[in-house]
Amino acid sequence: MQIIHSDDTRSRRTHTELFGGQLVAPFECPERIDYIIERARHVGLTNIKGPDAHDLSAVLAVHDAGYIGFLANAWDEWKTAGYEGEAIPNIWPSRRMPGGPVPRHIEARLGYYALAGETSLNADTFASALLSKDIALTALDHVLQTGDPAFGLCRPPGHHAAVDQYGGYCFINNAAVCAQRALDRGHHRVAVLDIDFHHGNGTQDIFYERADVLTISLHGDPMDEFPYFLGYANETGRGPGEGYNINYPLPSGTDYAAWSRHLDDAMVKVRDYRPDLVIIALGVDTFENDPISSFTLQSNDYLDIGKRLQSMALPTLLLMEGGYAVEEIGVNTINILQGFDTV
Ligand code: SP5
Ligand code: ZN
Repeated sequence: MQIIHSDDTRSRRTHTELFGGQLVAPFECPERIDYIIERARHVGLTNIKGPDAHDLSAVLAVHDAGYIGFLANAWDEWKTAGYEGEAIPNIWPSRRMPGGPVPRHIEARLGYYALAGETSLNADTFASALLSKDIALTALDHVLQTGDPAFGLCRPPGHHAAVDQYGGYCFINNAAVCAQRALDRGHHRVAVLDIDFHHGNGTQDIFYERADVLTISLHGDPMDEFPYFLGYANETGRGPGEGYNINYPLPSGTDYAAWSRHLDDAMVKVRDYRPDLVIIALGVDTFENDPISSFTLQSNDYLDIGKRLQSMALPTLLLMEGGYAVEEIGVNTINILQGFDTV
């Protein structure tokens, strides 16, 4: 398995996450990548290379230009406003004040473009999001050129980032950027299969009215889990996209026996769609000891997930999303790659 990785993801670190009324050390931290790379080398997965630079065209094909401009300038505007901490939104265009224009003040712009408040922005944020996109697109290039699978060790993750919103530790939707790029390179249909514990709300949002990208997500029931406001089973797409979004909200405590039955169902849907490419939004926050999630998958289960994914026998791009049980994230993530490789 070709792995795309950059040491530079390590140098990006925010210091605050709003959690339970406190500012805590962010769950989405650089050590996550250290553990994965360490485990990859340990098991002999040494086919690791750095990302190539890619311009913004693929990003602007799925995200709003005003949003990307906001991400590019938010930190400077925040500093100019005189604030001392990392940038955290504190007001939103909520249900009773949807508002008109995008306001001028950075405090308002943060709320306008944020879908959640746990994700702080700092001086590193935009550069780190661009690097993550380069990692994803380089992995995609490998799949397009060789037909062989590739794993983009993306950080920050992407699947919560919507057309014009960030949050859930995500800024640029790497899976969506790659799906669109594959279509622009001549593919006709792309499937995104999201196995992160959380609903892939951003990917659903971006392709909701389109039939050329099938979006499927298995996740904690949003009645009880982030992102709460999207991810229900009755969200099946709109207009020409009707039938091309499938959600599997699953209850707290879901174990591998139940989870994998839903994965099998999802894979049948993927196969029936006959995609030219499948993109796996790969989170391992389904793990039993994940600090912010509530499924009970065990480390060995990830080997089996890899085998099952490989059994679809489709060109496959795997992109890193979540997973916060930091010490075990290496074993769990690499188990998927090993299961995929050893069929
Ligand atoms: C990419 C990714 O996995 N993002 C996840 C972002 C989740 N951030 C909010 C965490 C809030 C945890 N609340 C716990 C609810 C009870 N399980
Ligand atoms: Zn997640």
